[in-house]
Amino acid sequence: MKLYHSSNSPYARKVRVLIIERNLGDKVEVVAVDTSDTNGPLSKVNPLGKVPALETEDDGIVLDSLVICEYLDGYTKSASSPGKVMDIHEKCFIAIGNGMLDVGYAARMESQRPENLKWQTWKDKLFGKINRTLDYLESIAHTIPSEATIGAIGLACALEWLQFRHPDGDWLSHRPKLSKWAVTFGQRPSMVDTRPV
Ligand SMILES: N[C@@H](CCC(=O)N[C@@H](CS)C(=O)NCC(=O)O)C(=O)O
Repeated sequence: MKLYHSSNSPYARKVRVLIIERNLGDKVEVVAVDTSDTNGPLSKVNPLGKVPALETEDDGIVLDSLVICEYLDGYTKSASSPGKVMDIHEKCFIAIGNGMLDVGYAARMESQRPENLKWQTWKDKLFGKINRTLDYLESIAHTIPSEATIGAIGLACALEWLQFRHPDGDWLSHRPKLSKWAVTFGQRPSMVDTRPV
């Protein structure tokens, strides 16, 4: 299989962390691509031009980080041991991690507009969503999985990406429980190996 990614993409990082956590390194070749190259290899596998995208062993295509994570997680389970059904709690962590990335990514696009097209009110609104989500996560920090579930991986990648791309936001210093969880999870070799520089 081939995973198309770009090194600073938090969506792609989730998949790269999962590949390490599930020992799939010898099954998935990780290929760096330029998402702005509309004629490059990515355009052949993902018409949306987004990373991550996965080419499967039978030349199929699996798109979107959430779908790819589920696909690869299933790949590690044999037919005789199908694994447990994902519970609603885990699904909510997946949704909240991805939701924060979507909002944070929109805020990043907003900051990259030419000066005269920037809309600060909109960016503040997006940051408000992130801050309220972080408050919520702080209040339920004791329920965040410590093991590398898809939801926990997504959340950890989202929290690190926020600090990486929006360093002006004071995201974790006044949220000690969430901060402790993120620091501990961030020490996993899979997180260290995939950390953007
Ligand atoms: N919902 C998608 C979002 C992927 C996404 O937005 N990736 C960004 C990189 S962080 C991208 O490829 N942007 C390039 C573009 O949209 O042209 C997922 O979860 O995989």
